Amino acid sequence: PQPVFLADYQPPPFLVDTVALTFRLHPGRTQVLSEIRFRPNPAATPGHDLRLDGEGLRLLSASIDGKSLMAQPDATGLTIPAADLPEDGFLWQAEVEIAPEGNTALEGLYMSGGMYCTQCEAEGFRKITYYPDRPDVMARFRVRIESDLPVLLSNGNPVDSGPGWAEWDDPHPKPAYLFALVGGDLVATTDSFTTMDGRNVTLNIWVRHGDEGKTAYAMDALKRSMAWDEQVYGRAYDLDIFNIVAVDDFNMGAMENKGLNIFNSRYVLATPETATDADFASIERIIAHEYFHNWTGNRITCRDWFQLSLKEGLTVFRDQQFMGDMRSHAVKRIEDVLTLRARQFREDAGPLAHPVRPESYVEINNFYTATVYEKGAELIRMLRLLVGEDRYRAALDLYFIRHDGQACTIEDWISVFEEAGGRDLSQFKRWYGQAGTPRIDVTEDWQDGRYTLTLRQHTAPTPGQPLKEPLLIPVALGLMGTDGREILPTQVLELDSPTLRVTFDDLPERPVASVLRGFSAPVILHHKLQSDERALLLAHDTDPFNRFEAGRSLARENLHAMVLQQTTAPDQNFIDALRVLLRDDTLDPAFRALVLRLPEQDDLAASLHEAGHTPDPDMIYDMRRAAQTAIARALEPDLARIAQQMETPGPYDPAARDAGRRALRVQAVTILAHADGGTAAAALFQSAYNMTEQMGAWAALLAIGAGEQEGAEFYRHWAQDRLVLDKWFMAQILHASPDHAVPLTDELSRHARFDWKNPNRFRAVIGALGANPAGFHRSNGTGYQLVADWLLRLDGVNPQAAARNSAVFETWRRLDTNRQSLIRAELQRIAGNPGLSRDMAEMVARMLG
Ligand code: B3K
Ligand code: ZN
Repeated sequence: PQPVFLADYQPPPFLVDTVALTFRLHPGRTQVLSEIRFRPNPAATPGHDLRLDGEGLRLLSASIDGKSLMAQPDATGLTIPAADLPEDGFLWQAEVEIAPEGNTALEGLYMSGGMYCTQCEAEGFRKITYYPDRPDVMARFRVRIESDLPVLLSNGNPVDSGPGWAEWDDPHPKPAYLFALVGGDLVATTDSFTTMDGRNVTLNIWVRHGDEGKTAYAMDALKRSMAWDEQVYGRAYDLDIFNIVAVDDFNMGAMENKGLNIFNSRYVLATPETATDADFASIERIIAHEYFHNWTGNRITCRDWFQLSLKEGLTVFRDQQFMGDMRSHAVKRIEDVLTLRARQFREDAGPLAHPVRPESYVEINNFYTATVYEKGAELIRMLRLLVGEDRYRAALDLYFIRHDGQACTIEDWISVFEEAGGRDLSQFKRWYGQAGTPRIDVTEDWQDGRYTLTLRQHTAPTPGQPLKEPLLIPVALGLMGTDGREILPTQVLELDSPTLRVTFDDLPERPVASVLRGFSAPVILHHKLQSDERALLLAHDTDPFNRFEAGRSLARENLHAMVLQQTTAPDQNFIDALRVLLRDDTLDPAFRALVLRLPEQDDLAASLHEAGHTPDPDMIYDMRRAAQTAIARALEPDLARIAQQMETPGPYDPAARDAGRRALRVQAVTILAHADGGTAAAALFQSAYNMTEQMGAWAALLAIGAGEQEGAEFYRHWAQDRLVLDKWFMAQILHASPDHAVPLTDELSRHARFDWKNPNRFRAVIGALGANPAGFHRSNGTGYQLVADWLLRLDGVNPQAAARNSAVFETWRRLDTNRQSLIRAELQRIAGNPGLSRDMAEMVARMLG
């Protein structure tokens, strides 16, 4: 298939004013009747043929202005010659038939557990009916659904309903990707919200019977999101009803369809007994994210899919702000940076690297990536830092006023910042077009009371981009005295050329620089410090992120040294620093839990590679364990005390305070297991009254090769809860020892409950192996083989999910030659498969490079 290029964008030749759809729902033969009012686009050249997208549709009839015509569909749509089109607009009518029950790709109209639902972003609407399926065609939709099912939903406001039918009208023009329909035997949790402009909105969360006791937290998160968007961005909801529906089979987290959000049930359903604190936090974040899309995505959408970060980067940034306000800004920032490094830096460092605004794609679903989402959010964070908070808000106000109801570009976005921010941002804009993570090297000089800092930026080549230009990088800097007092409060340097030198005169002593405070830019910082300087920052930096970062750098340096010199213990001063931190009860437990957590195996592999070494997955696994054992032995009494002290009396409260205490408790028990043989973890498993501690304790046992009995107990108790069962599958594989992970995955993939067509379950089993580096990277290649086999199998039924899971191979080029050739062989085997999906073909081609 041919790639699509950003540079080839042309405005749509025809616009759509109104769409009326009638659905006669039937598992194997759903009829879709469409009436679409077209008119020529004044902004396009006249005289075009009418091209409508359509895939997998059976066309029953079609007409223009009532005159039936003989359209000849091809594999991707149909064309009506210009000569057959009235000049000033016309009514297109068509009747098509589709089969939702056979739709395993979960795109378009499909069935999940007996209910009908849709997923149209990015290009799924063309699997429902013929349409110009592109985001810059925005129209008013009216929908009639005919079915015996009790609950029939679509976008907008309900108009009328009767036995066997319901009608919906959406007054807000929208692109087809925001269309949604649901039909099923569902039950709602209902609440209401009054907007700041006095609109009374009905809120419903629809779930399957039996799940209605698990929606309270999602509803609470929704109401807080609605209030927050009014307070912080001045944005109110704009319909009389807001529906959320939970479905079990869903390719992503959730979807922001106008007025009818559809969610993967794992991001809606929660009780203290079945969901962890992390699950509660994900629900809060994703409910907020989809709700915030109502303004950033729906009211203002994207001109074309290259602009995807316009809505996704911005909406992620908004959900990050929201979560910071709801919980702790310091902790949230650390968690966001950990995710960014684990997912986006990883992407940027390998063959799948692409800019926040890509320039071409074969399958757009392959570009819903950490780069578009998380790096996109970082760019907005930098913009806010560069123009300041007040001007940021002014820029957003201007954006909402100027572009409401439009399909926009990154240029439109940058313009409001240039106008409201009062500065030229053409250099900053390079961030959107240039892939790769910039590296900043910091060197220092101290002479006669003059302190000089030199910053150098460099971005390594990425696929298709051999040469990189200097970026505008905001670097937040502070200086600390050796007594732990701050000498210079945070100021933002603008690194806009390859090198920047700053000097500070008349300092009483050589300071310790705290660079990149708050992680002010998505870069890799190289700043050599002595370990006592790191310890000073860990103990005293006024910036909580850099406090964390100092601890993390110490940990990373220690683990690197252990791996490279094959010593089996970290330095005493690292352990001492951890002890000080552990004993500091003034520190937020959530923060202490984060510092206590050693860098993940994948983080170590990436940083070793970045430092010029070939990471050895087995050695990394062994040394990380050795470090944990050393820490456990040295800090045993402190860890045991923490495990006691951080008990939360209950009843369970998902809010940040108790969640932080549980995080520290579980972290303490996890490390302790390396010294006490799992005694504390086993006790916690038995006494836990919530899933966070039960799961955390079981994982701690699994990680030391124990937990078999607990696993059996867990299964007996939870086998009927599909979301908890995912955890049961996942935890075992994730924490399996290197030589056990592959055979265990193989065994569990034969388990009666391994429903591999369900994306959550596939991820919990096959995805979990990929997330266990030492297990996945067995040097005999059995892990690669097993995953490749499953990817091929899944590709036949759900290309989007298969392609997404294939990114497990993206780090292959940093490995040793043996592993590289094993992976190359698997990628080639996949690539050579006849009938491979476009999604998968593009992914493997990019990875093979
Ligand atoms: N916009 C959707 C993602 C759609 C994915 C299409 N493959 C969810 C979100 O980002 O909020
Ligand atoms: Zn989104």
